[in-house]
Amino acid sequence: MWEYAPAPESRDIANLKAAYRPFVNGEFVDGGGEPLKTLNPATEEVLAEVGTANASDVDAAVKAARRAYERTWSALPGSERAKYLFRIARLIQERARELAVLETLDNGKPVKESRDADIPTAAAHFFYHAGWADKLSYAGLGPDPRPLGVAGQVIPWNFPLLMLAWKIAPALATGNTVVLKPAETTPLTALVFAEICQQADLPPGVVNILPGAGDVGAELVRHPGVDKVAFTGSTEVGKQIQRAVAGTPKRLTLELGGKAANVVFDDAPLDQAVDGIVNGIFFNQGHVCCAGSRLLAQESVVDELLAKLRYRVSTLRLGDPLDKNTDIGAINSAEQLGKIRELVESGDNEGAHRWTSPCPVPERGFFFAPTVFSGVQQSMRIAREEIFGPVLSVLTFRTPEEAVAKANNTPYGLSAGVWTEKGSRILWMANRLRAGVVWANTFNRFDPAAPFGGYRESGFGREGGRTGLEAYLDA
Ligand code: TXE
Repeated sequence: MWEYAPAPESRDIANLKAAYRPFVNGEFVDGGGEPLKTLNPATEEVLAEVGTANASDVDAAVKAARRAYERTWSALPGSERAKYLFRIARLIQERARELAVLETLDNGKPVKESRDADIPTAAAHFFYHAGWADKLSYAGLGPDPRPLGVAGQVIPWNFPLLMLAWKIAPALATGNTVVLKPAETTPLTALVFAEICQQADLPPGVVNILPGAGDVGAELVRHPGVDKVAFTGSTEVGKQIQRAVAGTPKRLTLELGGKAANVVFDDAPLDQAVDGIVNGIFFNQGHVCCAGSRLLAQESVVDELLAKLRYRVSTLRLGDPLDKNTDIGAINSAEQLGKIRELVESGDNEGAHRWTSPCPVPERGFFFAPTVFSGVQQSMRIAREEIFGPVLSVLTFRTPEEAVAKANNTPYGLSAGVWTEKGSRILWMANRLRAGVVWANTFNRFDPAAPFGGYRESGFGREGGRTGLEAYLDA
């Protein structure tokens, strides 16, 4: 059995020189791709060298997944599959501390987020889907719903283990097998997950993990042995994948970018709204597809709201992601930091008013101070484009109709928030906002039982809940 290096309990990154390699047919293999180095974005130091897959590894992984699908996994009763999913969920819980630290080192997110959100929610997805595995005939998806076969899954870097759980848990519960490619900047927890599959005695080939860059993802998506493609990432790559599977019988779900509006009416409890706005845009450094990146404030309260918001944001602590008191960690990569800087510059040039938190910013590492733009017009790039960073654009409205028009004035349609004391207004807004998820008097709340997904440039298909099972079943 492949041995995993000791858990990274300390900050000594020398402990992390583990042999991270592709996981194919239940074994860690060398992989024919060029090794990649993954960095700690908070220090810019190399965390680990990771072996990557090439086209022939993709082929071997897809074939292993097919064999496992035909010989074991699809033939197992749901109650047996459930046992494996429960076991995986328990192992994630048992290794939660190690996973949280590793996620934080590889991604840059504050450890209190990986500890309290990413890792427990990943475990929750396996528990939740374990519960479905033996009840599929009662899911209202037809009397005898069948798995699709081999799922090829490509995930991004913003919630590495959680996105893996969103993809793998429903696929396994419904009887499919998986080949998954993690993002090139955050492959480490996916490889610990591979080891968890070994610990859980999951039959070889049921889960295969292939680290590598976009070319490995592209190879996986176009492999003829893949029956279903599930992708979370940029809208641009989502469109490329859509073209790659066009004309094939492959099923496809895409979860892409967003530019969510967080709409605050003047009757909202403002202090509560401020906490929701802060959580909406600064959680995970704003690297969230459903981030509340546009605040739409009713004109009569915008000044009061902005004053409260600036005060609250100035209390956020930015810095070492491993410090349990840190609120804002590191931006995941130099590339993403460059994109954020470029868009912020465009906001300056287009005449928005920039306010930056006075918090100290470490000299080393990829950090960006929380930023709030006010006086934003709908035509500005910071109102239209996904920044995917800790940058909030504030716009105003007078009437509910204007709020809806502005909120919907985006090619995206993933999420939205509404803050008001009037229940009837919440329903009125929810019926008009073109977004897959509408939160009322809260934001960024996730639950495995709640379907998540978007419209238009935010993609299609739903993950989570009963609806999420449909994407993996021929019903
Ligand atoms: O995404 P990519 P990037 C948005 C966000 C961010 C921007 C760019 O705005 O700034 O996208 O991020 C793999 N075929 N989101 O460049 O390239 C890639 O290796 C198959 C929103 O990181 O889409 C990685 O595993 N796969 C988003 C995954 O796709 C390909 C989360 C995502 O990378 C591929 C991330 C190809 N041709 C970024 N090219 C969200 N919805 O949450 C790349 N990949």
